[in-house]
Parts: sequence; structure tokens; C-alpha cells
Amino acid sequence: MSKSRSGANHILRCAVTIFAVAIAAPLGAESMDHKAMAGGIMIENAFSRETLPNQPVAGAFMTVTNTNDAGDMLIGGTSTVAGRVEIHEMAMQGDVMKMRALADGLKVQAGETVELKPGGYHVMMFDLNHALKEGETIEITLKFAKAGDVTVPVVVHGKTAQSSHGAHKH
Ligand SMILES: [Cu+2]
Repeated sequence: MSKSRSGANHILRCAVTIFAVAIAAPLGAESMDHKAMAGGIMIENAFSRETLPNQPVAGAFMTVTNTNDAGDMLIGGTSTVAGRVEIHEMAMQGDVMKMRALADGLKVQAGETVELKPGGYHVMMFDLNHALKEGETIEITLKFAKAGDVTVPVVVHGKTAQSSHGAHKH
């Protein structure tokens, strides 16, 4: 009967984990599944959007919090679904909103939270190896100068919200 005992232990562990996460993230059930923490860097609510079959790029958006005493820099990343990952920003060039890679990375000051969102900073995935589908969870490993790698589950949303991202060319 050791099987049922380990099963009970597992359930207990899960309950403890869920309880601990509930205390750490009282923002609602939505944020519970979508959270990653490594080296003092916390990533929350990471999402992307579904893509068309012939669309080779997609943006990913999330909240990045640096809980450390020193500033850090998001300098790049990798993904299981993309050939290449870059850190981008959207900026006005004359009358046109364009995006560009942040050559030096994205600074996240000590104690600061930076939001990556449509129309602003984002993680850009190139050479997608399949079309992203709504409801799918993909994985991006973000690279920080000091904290190192932070692997983040990224939920793929539908194309419900207006996003200008797909129209951008590289
Ligand atoms: Cu981009």
C-alpha cells in the first residue's frame, strides 16, 4: 500500500504549493499558473497571440519584476518554438510606429517592475517552428545579465484584442 501513501503525500505537497503561491500572488487565480521566478527575477502573466500558418514571427508579453538589490538587464532568450529570440521596443519614428531590437537589452532596476506589452517592450520570436494556437502554452527562456536564465511558460491567447504586432515587418 505504499502507492496510496505516496499519492497522499503528493496531494499534500500540491496543496502546500498552491497555498504558498496563493499567499505570494493574491492578484487572482489568473496569475497563479503564469508565474516564474529565478535568481530574484519574477515573471508574471506571460502571453503571446495565435499566429497564422505563414506568419514566422510572434511577440510575447509579460511583467518582469526585479526583486534583487541591484539592477539587471534582460539581454535575450531562447524558445522551444522559435529559431531566434530578441528583446524589442516599439517607438515612433516620425509618424510611424516601428519596432527595433534593444542592442544593450532592457534594463530592470532594483525593485522595479517593467511591463512588456503590445505597443511597447516585447520579446520577439523569429522562425516559429509551428503556428501558435490559442490555448497552447509555449516556453521561453529569458536571459538576464546577472540572474541568468529564467524559463517562463507563455500562454497563447486568441486574436481577440487588437494587436498591431503582426503587421510589422523585419
Ligand atoms: Cu518585435
